[in-house]
Amino acid sequence: MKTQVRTYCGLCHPRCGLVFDIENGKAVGVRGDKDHPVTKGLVCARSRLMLEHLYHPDRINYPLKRKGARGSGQWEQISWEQALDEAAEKLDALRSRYGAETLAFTHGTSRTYHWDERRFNNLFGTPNICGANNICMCPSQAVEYATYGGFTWGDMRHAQCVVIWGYAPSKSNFPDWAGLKQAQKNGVKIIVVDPRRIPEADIADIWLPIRPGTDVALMLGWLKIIIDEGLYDTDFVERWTVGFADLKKVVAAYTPEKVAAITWLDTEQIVASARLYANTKPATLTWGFGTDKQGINATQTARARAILRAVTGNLDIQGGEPLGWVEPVGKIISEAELEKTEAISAEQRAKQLGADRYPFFGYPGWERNLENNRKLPPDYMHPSMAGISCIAHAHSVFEAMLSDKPYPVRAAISLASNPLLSLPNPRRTYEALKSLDLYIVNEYYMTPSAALADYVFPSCSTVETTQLWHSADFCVACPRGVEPLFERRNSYDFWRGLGIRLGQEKDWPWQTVEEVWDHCLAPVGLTFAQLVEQNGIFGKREYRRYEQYGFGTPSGKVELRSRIFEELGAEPLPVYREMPHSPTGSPELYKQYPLILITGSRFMPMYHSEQRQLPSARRRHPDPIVTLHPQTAQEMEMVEGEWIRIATPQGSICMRLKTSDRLDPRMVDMDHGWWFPERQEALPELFGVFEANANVLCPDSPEFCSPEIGSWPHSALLCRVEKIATQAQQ
Ligand SMILES: Nc1nc2c(c(=O)[nH]1)N[C@H]1C(S)=C(S)[C@@H](COP(=O)(O)OP(=O)(O)OC[C@H]3O[C@@H](n4cnc5c(=O)[nH]c(N)nc54)[C@H](O)[C@@H]3O)O[C@H]1N2
Ligand SMILES: Nc1nc2c(c(=O)[nH]1)N[C@H]1C(S)=C(S)[C@@H](COP(=O)(O)OP(=O)(O)OC[C@H]3O[C@@H](n4cnc5c(=O)[nH]c(N)nc54)[C@H](O)[C@@H]3O)O[C@H]1N2
Ligand code: SF4
Ligand SMILES: [Mo]
Repeated sequence: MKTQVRTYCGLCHPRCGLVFDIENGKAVGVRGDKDHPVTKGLVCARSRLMLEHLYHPDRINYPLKRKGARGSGQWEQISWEQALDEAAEKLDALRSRYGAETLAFTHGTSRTYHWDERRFNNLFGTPNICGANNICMCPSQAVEYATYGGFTWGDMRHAQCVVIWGYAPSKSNFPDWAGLKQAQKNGVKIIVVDPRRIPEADIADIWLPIRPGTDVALMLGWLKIIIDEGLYDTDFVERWTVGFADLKKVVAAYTPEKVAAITWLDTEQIVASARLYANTKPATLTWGFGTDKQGINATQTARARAILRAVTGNLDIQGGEPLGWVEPVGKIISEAELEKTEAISAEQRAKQLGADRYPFFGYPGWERNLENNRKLPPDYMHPSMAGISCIAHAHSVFEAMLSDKPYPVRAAISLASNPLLSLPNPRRTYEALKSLDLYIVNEYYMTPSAALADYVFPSCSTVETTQLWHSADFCVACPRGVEPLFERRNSYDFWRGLGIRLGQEKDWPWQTVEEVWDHCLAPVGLTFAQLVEQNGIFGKREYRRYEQYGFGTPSGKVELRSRIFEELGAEPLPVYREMPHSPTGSPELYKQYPLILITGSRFMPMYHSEQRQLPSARRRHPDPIVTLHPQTAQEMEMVEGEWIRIATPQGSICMRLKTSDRLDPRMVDMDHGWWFPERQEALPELFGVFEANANVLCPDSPEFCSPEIGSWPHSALLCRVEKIATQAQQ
């Protein structure tokens, strides 16, 4: 007999509602949950992979301990008790010898709870959590806190104008893509800023095919037009901002002609798009990873975007850029409160690697943001100041593993993160991880990173555990679909298990993660089970709350000129910098590497380095793909389907060629996250991790990173393409 169970997906960020058909205790069918209060039955193609993933024969089902040399692919199955005991004992010994900062943690992106990992690391005493947060969304969050004291995700549902800037939700965020298509049907104006003619550009009123890495120049150009033509919200600017006169000065040089020369756009497009954005109210200008992944310009692009939202009067209005949490969602105990940020001492904070070079994204910047934020009522703003924008710089962490400078980093834990695939310079990451005394990985599958570990712990899938999921406007319960299979456990059990063996007993009072959810919901008088029954909590949003509270910044106003940036030695007003490797930044190098490379444009059904072992996913996207314009391919005598080599000054890899007139002939676009689970695990093969890994081509040394946050580039690099056959003949 079949029964139905409500559960949730979690194979990417949104946590869409699912329904399982269960037969003899096994999930045999999966579909969208029509009764889910947010996603209402809509799911993307990836969700259909859930059962294949849940029952996959390659899943890690028991704790594994390394036998033989590191990376030799030989493992012994041991019990959770033994694995936790041994891991904790070794961590304790390393802490005694070198100090807690000797442990690094590499984080992933919204697959697990995150607060539990930060709670453990704070209690352990290490400030060295590192990973993609330097480049993914968190820089925007930190910058927006410094600029207007909160982070905003645009209200596309009520906007009259939507600017999709470096964002491709058709491949990366299924609910937003559905929302954008609906907006277009409703007659909403759409502007797309993207070097590629993505499906969003096909439904746009204006598409700006920008040269990668130059977005901040376009934003400064928009600001100049908006200021010169008086299209800004004069009342808001006068009453609620500081630094307008300075802003006016810095944008003065960015005439449409100058911006056109920098960006490859034409002046009419630049002027028309600035006017359309400023004249159509309300408007929302999206966050996009295309602007976060451009290295030296990433931080100032986020600043300029925040400033555009503010001066056009779109902050905290319906259909614009809402700020703050709503009642009663803001009362629920949040991630930030579960993290125990106060547990780590000032002395340990001061040891955070990379924070000397990038203080804004380390404790100094985070503490300043927090201090200003605390001026606002807690239900409104406190819950969002989690530690995600306070991390060590991965470059410094891996260098410390290799050099013992400024101190030895001898241990690392990776959970829901595959650093060899996600971070730049994977050969250095490999050498660094290989050199450790202790490397612990918590995973679904044996990945290239996990293959280098001493202990691998088996993780349960989202559908085997529960989650409390909230945005600023709602909170929903994510219920378990099936009991955990084999000995898979959720991340909470892992961290708690380690924590209680390392003197943290009193700080992990809840035996299960469901008890934590009950604790979080207590202020709104609910338990997790009741929230499941009630089908979510939804708040009612009020707007322009700054009129009552001000903004959570040093001046209480929107800081067009940022005092926090200034205090930390960063440019307080947005600036444009030419990429160090670019047609005009390095003309000599450009002769050898005459194409502009962007990497990691999202594609379905894969999510970063995942799904490569799922037959249905590989049938749909069997090989790593590099895309060239047909004209460029023809000039190089390359044909669709052949394997070609792509090289930057950093390294070279091979991928299969696809041609498309949706990108500029001067550009190259490539997949990221590629490794080959079907290949040998044992070294030297390591699942072919260096062969088609886009990050072999990406640098992370300081000259390529944004000086404010240390954001490294995954886009806007110089490269060349070569025929593999020609090379072999040489
Ligand atoms: N299918 C799939 N979906 C995902 C993910 C995944 O791996 N796979 N990952 C998730 C994660 S963690 C994230 S952060 C989001 C990211 O989601 P998106 O923000 O949509 O990120 P991307 O697809 O990397 O880049 C968006 C667009 O930026 C453009 N771009 C590249 N360089 C530049 C530039 O210099 N300027 C401008 N204006 N545009 C540029 C690319 O052409 C691309 O169309 O996706 C999430 N969703
Ligand atoms: N070249 C290039 N590199 C990029 C990007 C790009 O656009 N171009 N994008 C960057 C961005 S935005 C991001 S966010 C990062 C993402 O970087 P990561 O978050 O490190 O992503 P993955 O490489 O997919 O590694 C995630 C691992 O976690 C495992 N996993 C998934 N769910 C769970 C779980 O519930 N529990 C446990 N224990 N493990 C789980 C998966 O099997 C996988 O091996 O990559 C970045 N790297
Ligand atoms: S993979 Fe698809 S269904 Fe699953 S959470 Fe992401 S968007 Fe939703
Ligand atoms: Mo990301």
